Amino acid sequence: MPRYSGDGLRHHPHSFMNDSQTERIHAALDRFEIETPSWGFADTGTRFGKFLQDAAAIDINDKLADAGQVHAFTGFCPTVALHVLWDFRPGQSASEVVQLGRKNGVRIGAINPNLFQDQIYKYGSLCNRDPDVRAQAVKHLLESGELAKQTGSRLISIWLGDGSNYPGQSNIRWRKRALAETLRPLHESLNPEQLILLEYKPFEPAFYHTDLADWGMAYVVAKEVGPKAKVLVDTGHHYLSQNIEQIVAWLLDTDMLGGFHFNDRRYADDDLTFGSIDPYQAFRIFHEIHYFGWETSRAQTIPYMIDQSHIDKPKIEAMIQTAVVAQDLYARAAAVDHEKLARHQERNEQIDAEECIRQAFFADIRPLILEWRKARNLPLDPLAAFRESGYEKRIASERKTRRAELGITASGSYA
Ligand code: PSV
Ligand code: MN
Repeated sequence: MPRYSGDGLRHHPHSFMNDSQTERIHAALDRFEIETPSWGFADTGTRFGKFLQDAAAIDINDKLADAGQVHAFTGFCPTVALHVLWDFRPGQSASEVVQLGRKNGVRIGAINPNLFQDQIYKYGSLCNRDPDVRAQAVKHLLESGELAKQTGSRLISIWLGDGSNYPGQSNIRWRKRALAETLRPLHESLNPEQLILLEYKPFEPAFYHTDLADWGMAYVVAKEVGPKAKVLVDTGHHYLSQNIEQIVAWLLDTDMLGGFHFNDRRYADDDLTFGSIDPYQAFRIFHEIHYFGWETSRAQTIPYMIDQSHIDKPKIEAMIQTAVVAQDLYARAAAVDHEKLARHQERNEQIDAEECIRQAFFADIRPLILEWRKARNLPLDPLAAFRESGYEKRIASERKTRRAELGITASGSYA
């Protein structure tokens, strides 16, 4: 029977959990952080159009303020990823942005160069056959690396829109070679703590071939570029039935896992809320990470980032919901009894091995999460507390007026 204590917390007997599992969940909760993306607070849409939300962030001020809210109510989202062209006004100083973050209780996280939006990139950026375009793209990467240094960011997170739309259009091998060559200058300019994260994606915006289409291609190019280049796994960037946790396991084992972009999908790169469609998939990814940590005793410093587009969902609430789900799944995966699992695996005891995983997935770890929040003076229900704060209502009215003054109307573009 669950017991209720005077402080309103529910103490559960954690029926199947032993002390070491409970300890591991505590440690996982203490360790877990997840980065929010600035663009997840702004109006986005699909290629068919964009619906404006009164409360959506208009500029970097708003984005950092909203990210600050997510961190204040959850306690584990201290950094914000920025997209260079979407966030920095031309000539805006990095220190001003750092200050803005500080004012709102957040730090600057990954810096995302933008190599996909300018007209010059119609036929690619780093893989463009025109040397002037490649030079422009390299220059943008170097400027982004500099921005990362100035904002104290360790990560330059690169996603390429490069690819082609029709068979025969491009020399795929030539383009592959161009990648290593154009990424090296950035690599050489990094300081020892910084990393390049290479994000792969099999399609979109190009629909015949993408230059970094899968983890293997990103791995090969990262190796060619140098030791400060790693692979970034965006959970939405795989074919539907692909075993993502196996990719994660291989990247861990080869020391090439650079970080994650988390989101969920039903069909393609849908950018839906992480864990909303297939929480077991997310859990299995976290399980591989914990299992690796147990086996190797290597410290876990994997950058976890959210990359979602809350087209018609209230954005700050969606971000809180996502973070809370990610924390829950991460902690839950820490409940797997690794010793037991390893023993069952060695003996090919399938049912028992699988039960180790399933029991953790279905365990009720909420009491432990509530304890963790209580110990940190965080609201026991971050979403409810955020709603009660009235923040969204306030910003909705202020931003609606400002949007009108600025003449911002819905456009046909994605972001
Ligand atoms: C591309 O689909 C992507 O996943 C990249 O990470 C971009 O930076 C991001 O989406 C933009 O929303
Ligand atoms: Mn992404």
